[in-house]
Amino acid sequence: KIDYEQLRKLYDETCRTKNVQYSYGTAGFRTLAKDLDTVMFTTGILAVLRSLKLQGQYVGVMITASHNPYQDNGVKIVEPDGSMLLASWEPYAMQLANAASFATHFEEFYAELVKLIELEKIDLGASNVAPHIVVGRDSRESSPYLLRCLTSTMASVFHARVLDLGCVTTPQLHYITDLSNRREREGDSALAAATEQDYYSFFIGAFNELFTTYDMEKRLSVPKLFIDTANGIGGPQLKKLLASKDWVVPSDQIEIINDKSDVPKLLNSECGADYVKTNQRLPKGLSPSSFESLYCSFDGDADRVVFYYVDSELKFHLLDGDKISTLFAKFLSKQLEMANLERSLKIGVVQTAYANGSSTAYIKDTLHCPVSCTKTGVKHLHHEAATQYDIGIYFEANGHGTIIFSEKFHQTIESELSKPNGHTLALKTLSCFAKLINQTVGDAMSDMLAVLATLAILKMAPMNWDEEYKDLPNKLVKCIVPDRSIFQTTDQERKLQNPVGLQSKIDSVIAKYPMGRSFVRASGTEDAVRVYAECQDMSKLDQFCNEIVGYVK
Ligand code: NG1
Ligand code: ZN
Repeated sequence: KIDYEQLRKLYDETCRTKNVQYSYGTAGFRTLAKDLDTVMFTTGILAVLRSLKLQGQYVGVMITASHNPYQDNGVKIVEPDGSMLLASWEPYAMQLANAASFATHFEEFYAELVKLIELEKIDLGASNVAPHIVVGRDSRESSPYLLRCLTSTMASVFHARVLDLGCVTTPQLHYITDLSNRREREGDSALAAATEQDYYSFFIGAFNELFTTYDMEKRLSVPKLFIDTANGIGGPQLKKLLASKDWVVPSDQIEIINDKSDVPKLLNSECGADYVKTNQRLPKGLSPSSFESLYCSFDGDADRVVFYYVDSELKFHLLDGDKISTLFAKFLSKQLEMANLERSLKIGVVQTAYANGSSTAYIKDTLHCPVSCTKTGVKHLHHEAATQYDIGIYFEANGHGTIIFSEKFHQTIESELSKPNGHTLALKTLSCFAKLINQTVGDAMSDMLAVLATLAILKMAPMNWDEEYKDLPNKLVKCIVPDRSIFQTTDQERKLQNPVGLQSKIDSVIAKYPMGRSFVRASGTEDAVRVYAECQDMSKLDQFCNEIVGYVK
């Protein structure tokens, strides 16, 4: 049923990279762009199989390497509902890629493909099911070529319908994949395939609705917002969003910087969310001109955002993912209380061990809100937020995150709103706010709009936001070790199980430092071990961290 000759021809033409070991990590496949042709070819085929397995629903594929340097690229598959590829399919992605990479003949790769098709009982001959694929890419120079490698077999071998979105942000790809399937399900065939424009209309609509519900004279809570788009795809997309004719905020309140997405080498270079968070300083292109302004930085594919400001002494202050979580938790708990729903709907925050200890204490002790801790990796946070809470707020400290609203949340709000005197401001706010948040994945644009709306409603300046709690001094270091796989963890990565005896040594160091906390884990994206440490006394932090590093090396 597969056109064998055609597949072989395309395989020979496309899979030039050989003997590279590919692995599908939490961020999909990611490596130097020049080594990606083979894995693009096999990932395209896997996406088609995933769609066939799911009765031809739209499956998304995004070509991006996020905050990594311009020479890199990567690819990941998105499920029909906009979530990450089902974990049990990640090994298939690797098996197929490595089969093509290490095969000496096409037949070896083909045998692996047939094995997979049989294992998953995929019916390639079902004439009424055509696979549907949505593809998108960020602004990298290598992406158009890699897209051709990815899609080469889709139509000609598998008769797939391919919706090419061109250059989009990662969260746009997730959103549009989900929306396209929802429309198909609702039989809205005239509208079926969703577009980028649907994304802009939806989120601008939600923002305007929320903003105009309050009498805010169409002004933000700060005189000016500067947005650093890391010279990535966030720049052009954000301009399209803000060009929307109904956008209520005056254009003189917003300035976009580092928006040269057409100059490849500038991508993520001395700018963007990762640079600002790691170096705790302003990105290139910004000087601390006005201490009343608010600043934010996206990463290269606009799925992360961090905020910051400079005080009157020109000191830099970071408002990271933890600060975003706590701001939303404060705001939404208050709204639930005002709507008298705090007993029927459960709100909670999900963090990883990298969240600052002060943020965790603030959420528990000041906001009286439940907190869960999961392993590093968005899929773990997302799962906990979606299954444990009606309003599940999750952000990694690095700025990737979103809020998941449960089905019960929507039903409750809808039923309360339909009551005779149900139109309270708090209910309306909760209903609008839930629309403003991208439900599929962390989204710099949607999160930014939600932060701006929250600050405006609460009439908070950046400094007030920051003052809610004070971060404990902290440090994150990377250790290169001979074999990182020996570092095995338990308790959501907060404790080491192996090497035997190391954790008790770490514990004895921790005990010496007031408010001390430290943990060691192997990175999932780099060949290194990460050591995190925080304690009360800034002047003791280096010593604390070095003692731990001493035991790790
Ligand atoms: P690793 O390399 O496993 O620590 C890093 C980030 C995660 C997440 C993933 C991308 C830190 C400490 N870790 O993971 O938060 O963004 O990359 O999937 O920032
Ligand atoms: Zn990213």
